[in-house]
Amino acid sequence: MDDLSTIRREALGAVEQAADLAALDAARVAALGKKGSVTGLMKALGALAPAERREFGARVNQLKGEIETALEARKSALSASALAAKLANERIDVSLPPRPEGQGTLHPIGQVMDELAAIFGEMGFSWAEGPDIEDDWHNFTALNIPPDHPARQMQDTFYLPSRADGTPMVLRTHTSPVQARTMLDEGVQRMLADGGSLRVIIPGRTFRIDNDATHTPMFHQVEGLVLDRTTHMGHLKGCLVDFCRAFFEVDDLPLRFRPSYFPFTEPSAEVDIGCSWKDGELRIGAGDSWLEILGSGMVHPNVIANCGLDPAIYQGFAFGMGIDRIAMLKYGINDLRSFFDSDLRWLRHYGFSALEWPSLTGGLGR
Ligand code: 2NL
Repeated sequence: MDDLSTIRREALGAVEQAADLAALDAARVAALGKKGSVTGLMKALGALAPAERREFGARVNQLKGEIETALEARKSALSASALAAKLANERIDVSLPPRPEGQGTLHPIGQVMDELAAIFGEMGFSWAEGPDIEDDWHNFTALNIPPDHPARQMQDTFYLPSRADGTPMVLRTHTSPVQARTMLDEGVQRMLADGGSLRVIIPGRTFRIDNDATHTPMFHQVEGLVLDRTTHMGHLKGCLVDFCRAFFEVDDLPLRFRPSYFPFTEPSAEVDIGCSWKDGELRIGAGDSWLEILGSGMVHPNVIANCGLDPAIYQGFAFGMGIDRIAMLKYGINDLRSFFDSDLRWLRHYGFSALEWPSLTGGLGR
């Protein structure tokens, strides 16, 4: 049968020349499909005499196998070149530098908070936060602020709708309620009972009804608390001297402690740092003027008792200051309200790199 060699040549030729998988499939159908040339030979076998059928059948089977092998080989060759083409086409140059993107900056308040963490962290303080919305007990009563105290007045405090049980709620007017919550904490009380010392700073947002050139209704405070059986006023003084010198980066910065009054401390002291004015410019350091920057005192026994601790056993000091104010002093920002204008040009000027973490060894500020 000459037919066989012609069919063989045509079928293998079509496989060899198939330019893509679709053409290859067409070649397969033309040879091995229902109406394919090789299938036609198979069908013709039935009409042959047995001896001839055996001999010719073997040859047709061999041809079928040959075509299948060729199809397989061509298929892998086509897939390999398709993959190579795809890889060449979709090549990405990972060495290309990225397009420059605008880099954000840290707000001076965030920067100063990071600096506070670095300085007080070095002194062994931990960091605590609490809710902006407080109940009247944590914000006032626990802190020995009597019911008729002016600080409670509607004119100063943002009162919120009371809880279902009638508890008056407020936007916290200072961060002190978080100090009360810390002293009330069971784990902290157990640590103190075991002879440990509580040292914590509490930074955060605070709120008072006040809005003029030097007051905004939302501002930031940081308070600190040290409590154990032996901490005394000498520790208060040393801690605040060290803090102010580290923060303002003036090694011989003089401090002045003035007697004062807060309901939650007794005795109480306000703290001034030395400064001088030249041509309307403020310079922080030994000079002929003083700037008030923080309030402090020994925690009032009533506050210790209100927070579930025995004031005959525990004593310590606390302090508080305005973060916005110390940020303005340190970085020469003269308008408090500019802090909250969200002006990008202002942020580009006064902002800090988010990648430079302040530390006492690596440098605190700019
Ligand atoms: C200021 C003064 C101060 C405190 C805050 C405090 C908290 C507790 C107990 C005792 Cl729970 N004291 N805090 C003490 C003295 C001063 O802040 O001028 N802040 C801007």
